[in-house]
Amino acid sequence: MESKDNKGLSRRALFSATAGTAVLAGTMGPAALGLGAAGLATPARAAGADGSVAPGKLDDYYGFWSSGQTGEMRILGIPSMRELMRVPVFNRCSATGWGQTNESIRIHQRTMSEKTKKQLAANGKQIHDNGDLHHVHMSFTEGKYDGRFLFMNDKANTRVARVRCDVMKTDAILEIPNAKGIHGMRPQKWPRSNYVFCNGEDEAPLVNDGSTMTDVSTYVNIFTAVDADKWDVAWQVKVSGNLDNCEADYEGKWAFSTSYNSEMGMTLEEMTKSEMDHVVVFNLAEIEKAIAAGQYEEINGVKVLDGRKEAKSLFTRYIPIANNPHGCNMAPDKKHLCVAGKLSPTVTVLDVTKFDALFYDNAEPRSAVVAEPELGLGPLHTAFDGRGNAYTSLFLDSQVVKWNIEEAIRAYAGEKIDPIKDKLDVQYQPGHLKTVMGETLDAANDWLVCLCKFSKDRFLNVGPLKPENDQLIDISGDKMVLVHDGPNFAEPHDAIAVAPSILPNIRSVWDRNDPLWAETRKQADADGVNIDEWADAVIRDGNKVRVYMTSVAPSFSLESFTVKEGDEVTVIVTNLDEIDDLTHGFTMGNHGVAMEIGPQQTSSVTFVAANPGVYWYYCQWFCHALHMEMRGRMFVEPKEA
Ligand code: CUK
Ligand code: CUA
Ligand code: CA
Repeated sequence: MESKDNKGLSRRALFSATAGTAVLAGTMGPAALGLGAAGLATPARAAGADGSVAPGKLDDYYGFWSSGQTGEMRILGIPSMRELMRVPVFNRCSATGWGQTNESIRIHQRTMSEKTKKQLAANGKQIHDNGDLHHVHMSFTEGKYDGRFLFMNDKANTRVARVRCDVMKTDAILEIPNAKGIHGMRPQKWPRSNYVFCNGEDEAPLVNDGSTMTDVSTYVNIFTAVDADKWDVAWQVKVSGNLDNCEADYEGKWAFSTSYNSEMGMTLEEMTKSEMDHVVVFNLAEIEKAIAAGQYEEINGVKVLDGRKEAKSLFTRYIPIANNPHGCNMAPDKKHLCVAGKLSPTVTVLDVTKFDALFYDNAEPRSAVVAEPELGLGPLHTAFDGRGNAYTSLFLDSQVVKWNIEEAIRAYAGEKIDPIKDKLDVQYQPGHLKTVMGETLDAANDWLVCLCKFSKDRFLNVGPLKPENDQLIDISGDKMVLVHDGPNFAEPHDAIAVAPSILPNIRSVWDRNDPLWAETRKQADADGVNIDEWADAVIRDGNKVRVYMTSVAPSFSLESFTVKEGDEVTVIVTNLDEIDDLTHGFTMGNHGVAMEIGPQQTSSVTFVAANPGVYWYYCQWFCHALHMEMRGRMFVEPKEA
């Protein structure tokens, strides 16, 4: 193994390079802005009155966006609405190799069921490389964001994922057994996010073995509590009806889910037949007691309780709500749960302090309803400020309506008072909307982002597929003021806005011992290769070949290597650069192989070299004036005849 230190050279080259190259090489990174690995303090308010943020100025808030059917998470700046980063989660990412590197495939496969493996293998795949990421929420401690993790759901393939906030990379994916189509998803808010609650939206036979489709009495929906630290399923509860959105309270006592298909219908007509559907209230203490007492059924390795209506358990209560309800959002007053009616023009306000009576005093379920303001057509989701106001999206009216919760309660009690404070037209047909820190006890009063499903006529025509529209609304005054249109690719589903003071520990350079590549490191140790210094090695193990190289801009430690036709080749690259933003890549030409290697990161990728010949590999992240020259050759020798 050759040892060479060309860090000095690389730095000199870096700083003698043209300004353009220097920019690309990272001198405009966080370091140049005076922000080390310690991260950002809460900045003085950067925005102008119109939400604009001048060049070189930082945003006041992080926005974490789900991307729906794109399957990734995105980080935007608020209020500029500039897109800062994309974090691949359930998608396959060409730039970073997510979904292709061994490190990411291990994360995908760790909790994968045998059924899923079989399905994938039958289609020549190792992982699901699509997803439908609707909801992103941060972990909580005592009702406030704690900056540890972001959690998100995959409705398409019944999974949840966790992103580590220190590096903004996905570190865990969980396939949820028994349930189908994880839609609503919320971390517990109190005392901390020990659980992530997950709604199974789609009904299916619990033993789904092909014995029946028509016998709907065998169909069940499942509510799942994931242990957020151990990253496995803590318990599940069978429910009546399906599950749409979910929420957690501020006391650690309850979780809630809306159901639009209390009918257990299989067709649109059947699903919208009843005047009333319901909200399910889950009693966490009773569920935990029954689990601890062993009163569960074990299904596919998971502890499952029966919370269906006919089981008459203390696990659940069903509160009738009109009509195909959708969003459920807990107000930061710790007391009021707002359930949006969707097909009903109302939001139903439930007082969660009345829920004990539903379980233990046999109180009538609707006795917890304390307000039901009529707001407009198609209410979907509600956000909150810190002044007791709620903001509900009206899908059919294409409006946001601002209303006061206490005044709605007084009106419901009979007082002649209009709780509606303001209505604002948005463009068009909004789904989720979010205030800054509005799903926490720190709800702020400055901005509201409204995620519109359509952008009709707001942008240049780009063909039959149009962008959607994230609108920024100033809510600091009495009237809402629209200040910005932000086109967004599929799909701005949900978002949260978080103050930088919550995230003081975002790294700029990886820790060499990060657990994300611990298994790769173990293999390197077994192969006797020290991947912490300038090194290279080609290790043959039958027809498996492991190729180790390190990189310092603008070189790989291996300028060429040789394998044989048909070999399974694993390339392990360690980036020894320690400079902020100095990311390298590894792309193997004509092999469909590419990956990111951030500063101090190790990444690996495995492929079969099927065709003899010479193939160039190169660095695909612009890193240096000699970035184009950062390349080498793989020689694939023909198999001996
Ligand atoms: S659901 Cu999308 S508009 Cu999937 Cu959060 Cu309401
Ligand atoms: Cu290394 Cu480009
Ligand atoms: Ca219904």
